[in-house]
Amino acid sequence: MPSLFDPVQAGELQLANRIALAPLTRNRAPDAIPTALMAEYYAQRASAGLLITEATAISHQGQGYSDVPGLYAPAQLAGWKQVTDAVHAQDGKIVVQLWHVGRVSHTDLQPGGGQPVAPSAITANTKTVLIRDGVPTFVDTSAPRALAADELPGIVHSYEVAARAAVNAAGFDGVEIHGANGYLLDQFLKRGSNQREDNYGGSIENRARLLLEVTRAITAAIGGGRTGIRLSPVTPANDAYDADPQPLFDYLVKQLATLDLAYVHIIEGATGGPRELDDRPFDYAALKAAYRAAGGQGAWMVNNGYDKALAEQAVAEGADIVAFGKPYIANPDLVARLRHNAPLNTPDKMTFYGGGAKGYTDYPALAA
Ligand code: 8OZ
Repeated sequence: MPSLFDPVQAGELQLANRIALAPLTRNRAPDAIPTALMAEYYAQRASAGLLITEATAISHQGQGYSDVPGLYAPAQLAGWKQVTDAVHAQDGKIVVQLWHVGRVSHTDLQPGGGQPVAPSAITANTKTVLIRDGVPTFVDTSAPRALAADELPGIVHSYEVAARAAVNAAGFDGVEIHGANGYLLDQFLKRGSNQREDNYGGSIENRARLLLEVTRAITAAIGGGRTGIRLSPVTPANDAYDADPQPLFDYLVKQLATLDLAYVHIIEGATGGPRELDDRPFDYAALKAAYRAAGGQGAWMVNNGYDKALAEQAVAEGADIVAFGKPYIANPDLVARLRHNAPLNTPDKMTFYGGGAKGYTDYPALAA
């Protein structure tokens, strides 16, 4: 029976253990350019089997928050290269999470102050974070416009270009497609945000089309073995909603099974909140079984509210990797602390989004 601390293979990624740093938005990249402080932060956490970066915009249109990083300009790629170099110097593995926010944005952040884009012109009942005078401020998202069908190939292309740049220029070991949490790809998947009447709306096959086109383009460009994907079947984050998620996600993972992905990463329940939602039941074991039955061989990564005991139970029940979010904010040496049953530092919510080193790189590791 493997333990959390045993190595595991995820596609082409050889991981030293089964603990991952979950993607965590930290809003510390002014002008969307990764900094030396970010390199220090990721390098501090390099003993994780896999580091997944914070969500990173594939294009200016994909931006939805102040001071989140991008992957579409030379200075951004150079900024990320110092991050990946610092992680590799510590023998870590790091993938970048590829992000298009869709409707979860604000005109202040869009090219030319334009409207955010979405499957349908339905405003999300959610907030974004703008940093105003150095202070993170929650504001309503702006009304989006519906994407025209002839704009979608350009978005698929942006993902592909970002994935190539991630591995060829920025030095990443791979990418994770952000298909979760009510952002663009999840907006297409779910009926609450997708009321299109073309090939990208209506049936499950149609709603899954954009996500699968993006995934195929990326795997063709950099290889499935360096590509992971994150999904959140029932999260209410960012106003995501579908009345019937089980057949939708069962279909999706069956299709993904044919693409030889490195891993499939599932957020169980409400992102950062309860693992079970009374009004949104979901069978995660059936989802995994559907993926395996369709020949999917990627690592199965689970996330949301895990502690050591729950993580060990998940691995015993067949999960390959467990991603930790909030515990990793406050515990750069989380792997060692879990291994030795050491106490955990408590994360400070006030410094999650925006700011500098405080609450970012100043959490202590255990004494050597
Ligand atoms: C928290 C704040 C801003 C963005 C996600 C990228 O939920 C995010 C995010 C989380 O996936």
